[in-house]
Amino acid sequence: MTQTRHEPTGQAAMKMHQLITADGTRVHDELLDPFVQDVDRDALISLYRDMVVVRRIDVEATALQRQGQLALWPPMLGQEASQVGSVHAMDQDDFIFPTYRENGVAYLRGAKFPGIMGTWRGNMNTGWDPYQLNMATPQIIIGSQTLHATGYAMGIAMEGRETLAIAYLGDGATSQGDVHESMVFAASFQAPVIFFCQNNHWAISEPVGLQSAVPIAGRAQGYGIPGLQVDGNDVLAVLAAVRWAARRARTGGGPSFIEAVTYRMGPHTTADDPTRYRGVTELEEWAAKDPLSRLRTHLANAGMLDDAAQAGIEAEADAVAAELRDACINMPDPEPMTVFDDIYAEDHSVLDREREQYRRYLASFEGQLGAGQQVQGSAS
Ligand SMILES: Cc1ncc(C[n+]2csc(CCOP(=O)(O)OP(=O)(O)O)c2C)c(N)n1
Repeated sequence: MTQTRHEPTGQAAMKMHQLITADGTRVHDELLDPFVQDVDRDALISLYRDMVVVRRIDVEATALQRQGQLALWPPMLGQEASQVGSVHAMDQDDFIFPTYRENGVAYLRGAKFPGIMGTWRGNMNTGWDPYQLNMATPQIIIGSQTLHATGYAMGIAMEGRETLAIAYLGDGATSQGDVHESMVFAASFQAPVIFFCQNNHWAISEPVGLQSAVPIAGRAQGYGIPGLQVDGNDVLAVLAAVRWAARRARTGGGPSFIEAVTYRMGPHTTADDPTRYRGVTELEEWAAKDPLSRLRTHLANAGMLDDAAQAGIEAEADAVAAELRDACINMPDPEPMTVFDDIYAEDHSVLDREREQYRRYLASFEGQLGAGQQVQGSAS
């Protein structure tokens, strides 16, 4: 069957909110401006520094995977503004439900490197205590974290608290049933949840235009949820948009949906080869909209960032990368049986059975090693 590849036809009809253009110019937006009036030089520098640091984390982790130190890594390259802007808009007691790609968000929320890297090295099931960070652990099942976030937000509403839940999701996830069910429940119960969709244009090899004939943010409106499209490579606009949604959630306004229009510069994961499905021109077009360089230009033009300050930020990022590498390389190998730890709150019969099967499986290798040694011994 031939598949139809749409360009999202309604794209032009939807306003994409922006505060800093790709060439570093500050522009005005009636809806977003009021949400960033407090953002002074220090706050802008802090956003910039965090983007430089999370990019450095990403580059280091990608290199570690290529060197055989990590089993897998999902690059966030290109999505730094979406990750940094959104997490800066959250309070520490707001609960974050991420996908697998929010490693920058996890770092900024306070997750430590042995935890962040342990999962990708294959050494740990859980890299942090969700209740210590108010952040769930990475979710690989596409879209299911939106159900968790909505359920959690319904609980917040029942308890009358002024916090909120935020679910990160990709453009591909909006094709999943779980996401649609979440939006129905969120709208029906006016749950204080933010659906923060990073439209990075690809769901592995599937382009967004194949999945949605209208802008992704337009989908939310069908459920009665306001949908906002924001430039996902503009950290200031992302900060403002998420603050807009957070204020709605905290003041009883219910759910919001934000489509942060960004681009995945790297592969989907280190197991993927994007040259097989996407062209170089597209990559070049998005490189010109890079989130880091636009804020750097903006800051430099306004006299807020000189070479010494830039060098200081880069040195800080290098130190973080060294810490990451150290934590990863010096991580002790886990005892194999600990693979069953931290899965369920309490043991149960299925887990007991699996544990026993695995114990026997490991023991079978010990037997084989013995036989091998005998063979070697008899040959000599
Ligand atoms: C329920 C489910 N179906 C399929 C997959 C396989 N899968 C892993 S990532 C992915 C694409 C997700 O794309 P998107 O939601 O746009 O997020 P992105 O990775 O681009 O950030 C798919 C289909 C999965 N993990 N879970």
